[in-house]
Amino acid sequence: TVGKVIKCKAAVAWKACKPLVIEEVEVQPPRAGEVRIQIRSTGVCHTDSYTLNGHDPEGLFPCVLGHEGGGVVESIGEGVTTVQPGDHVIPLYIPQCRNCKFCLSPKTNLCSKIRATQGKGLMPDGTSRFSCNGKTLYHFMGTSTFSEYTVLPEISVAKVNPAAPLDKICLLGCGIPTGYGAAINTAGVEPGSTVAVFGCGAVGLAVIMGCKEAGAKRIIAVDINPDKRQIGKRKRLLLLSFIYLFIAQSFGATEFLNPKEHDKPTQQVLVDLTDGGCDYTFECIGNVMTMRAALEACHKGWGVSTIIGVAASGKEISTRPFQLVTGRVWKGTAFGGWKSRDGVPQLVEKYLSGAMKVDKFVTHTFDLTEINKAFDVMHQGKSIRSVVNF
Ligand code: NAD
Ligand code: AHE
Ligand code: ZN
Repeated sequence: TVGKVIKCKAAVAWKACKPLVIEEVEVQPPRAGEVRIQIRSTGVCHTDSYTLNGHDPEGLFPCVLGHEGGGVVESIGEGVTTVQPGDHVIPLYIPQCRNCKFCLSPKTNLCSKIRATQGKGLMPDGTSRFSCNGKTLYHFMGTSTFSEYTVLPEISVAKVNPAAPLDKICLLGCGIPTGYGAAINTAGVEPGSTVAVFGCGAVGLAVIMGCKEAGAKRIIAVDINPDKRQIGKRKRLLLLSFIYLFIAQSFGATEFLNPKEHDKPTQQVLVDLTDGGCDYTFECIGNVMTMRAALEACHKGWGVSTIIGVAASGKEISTRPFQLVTGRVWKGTAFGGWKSRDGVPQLVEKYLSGAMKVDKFVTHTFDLTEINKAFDVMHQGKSIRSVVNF
């Protein structure tokens, strides 16, 4: 197949707000500096749903979504030196070119070498490698892992230890490094800290895992079950929050707070619970109201709130500037601050050594043909992560 177009199956997002459709697509060979990858497994992240639902100002259709994959290099384009056919790789939505000013700075992981074309759904040369029935399909986040084969720039793949199962470590392409790194790299949680984590999906649970490892004393998990609004019965509500406490606790949470069980605003409940506020808070939902609550739940003088959630197009955050004047700090993170090609292989080793949980995040597995079910269980609040296997 080297140098030839590959026909394979992919889940195509033809339009916003419509289910994905399994189609036969054509995937062109990699051009100079590119690699073609056979995707073996992919997670489904809330960001895929955000873009599919039309909330992403950069969302383009038709496209191939997916950015949490694991695969094997099928072929390489001219000039590629860092990977070979057969290598196990994790696609990276934040590349690491190692020579742009961002890569040269120790302060950020936001390599910007190909960000402009990536945001337009195209490869760095301004074209797409995907088509279906003669129609060009856009790439997504530079990764497009909802396809049996995909093409990425060489700088957007991390070569990883082939001993690690791709149907688990695909999650190291987004959710787990994001949350874990937010705690360890971005916030820099210290031993003895009191933290609150808003949202207990894969990202929030990975934050909890990072905070526990950093030695936080109190980790308060904050969540509502999305099903809950329709259920509306107190008995059922308590049962659901018990289940969520159980999940969050198993990742390291010490307490659980369901905002729907309190009349007071969540920030006030947290300030009261913690003698003045948390040392660190994390927003892992993507809702600008909970972003405000997370900032205002921080302790005066030193509390740091980190935004991880991605808010819909047009949404803006607000708070009284006095909150910042009096020493609270608002931060944000993308991919948990990891310089991607360096960080992901290290996280894979950490997983293999038994020092980092990954398997536990996988609550559902599906075949590619069932991929829409992965979105359904996410929206029903039933899953932590679904992994789709090819
Ligand atoms: P998820 O859907 O699995 O989890 C979200 C959780 O938030 C659910 O448990 C849900 O019950 C809870 N929730 C919803 N509304 C709530 C509310 N008002 N109060 C409390 N809890 C509420 O999502 P995920 O895959 O874990 O992603 C979380 C967010 O992080 C999304 O916005 C996603 O787009 C974003 N994200 C950002 C990055 C990054 O690099 N910054 C990376 C990955 C994901
Ligand atoms: N296209 C969106 C931005 C989405 C966004 O913030 N993405 C995160 C990763 S989410 C992974 O699940 C990110 O890495 N952002 C940095 C970047 O350069 O995109 C919008 O709102 O425009
Ligand atoms: Zn993601």
